[in-house]
Amino acid sequence: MLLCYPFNNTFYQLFERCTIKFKTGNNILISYAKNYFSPSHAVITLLLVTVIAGSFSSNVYGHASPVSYSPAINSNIVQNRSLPTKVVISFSERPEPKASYIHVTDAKNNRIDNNDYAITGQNERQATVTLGNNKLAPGVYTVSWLALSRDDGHITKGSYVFTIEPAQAAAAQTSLSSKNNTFSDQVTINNITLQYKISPLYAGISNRFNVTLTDASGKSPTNIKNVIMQFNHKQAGIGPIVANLHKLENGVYSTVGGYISQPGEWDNKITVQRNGAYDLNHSFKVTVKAPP
Ligand SMILES: [Cu+2]
Repeated sequence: MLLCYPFNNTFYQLFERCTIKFKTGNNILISYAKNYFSPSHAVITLLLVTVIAGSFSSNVYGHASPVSYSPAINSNIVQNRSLPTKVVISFSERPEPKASYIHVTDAKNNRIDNNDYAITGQNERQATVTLGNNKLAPGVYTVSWLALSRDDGHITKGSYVFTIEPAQAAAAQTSLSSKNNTFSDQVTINNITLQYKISPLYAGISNRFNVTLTDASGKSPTNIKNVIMQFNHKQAGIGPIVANLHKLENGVYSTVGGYISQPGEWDNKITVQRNGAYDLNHSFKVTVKAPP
């Protein structure tokens, strides 16, 4: 994408030549170039140009990315209402059925779909598997999908969960949380301390996920945009499951859900997106048991 031929060995000249190349390209780059056009800024500007050029060359809406899911992500379906008979995912591009899949598993990693992946709907962008409905007992179910796009040949994958709730869910949940099986840890990155907690840490139930952020002076940072957790279970072929945490108060983010949907080892990642600063990223592993 970036084709630059220096006149001589300085970055200044290198950058000048790049700007000329980009004049046929787009105006944002050229105005950037004029503002920062000095030898002292040339290295930084060159990096900026590379990043910007890279983001233009890849289409944000490219690949077969999901645009809708049924059942919906993180939905809670009460058991004595009508149970889902299929999982349907609509994509932004056409999945190649021979190389794409949707697997639906219960909390013990048993497949509960009928292994009948098919392209449905009118625009060939919708994929469906039917469910063995007699298998939908109360619990957390994981949908893992992979799509090879017929339109651009790229592979995308991901997972999400939905929950079938028994008619009286509240009692079971309360007794579990009273067992007080809490996982917590903390890490400091770039002077920001992330304290994170999962409670009660059991697989295949709704857990609470908390992240608390403090700066070096013990205050809550005010430039937080989003706090996201990602969950991967390599052995079970699950992931990434993505959870957006909600802001409870300054510096305190939380969500509840069945993201840790099966027992075993999970590779998790916290991403803190900030205004005017780089993301903070932290990866950690937890080994999770089935509820007692
Ligand atoms: Cu693509």
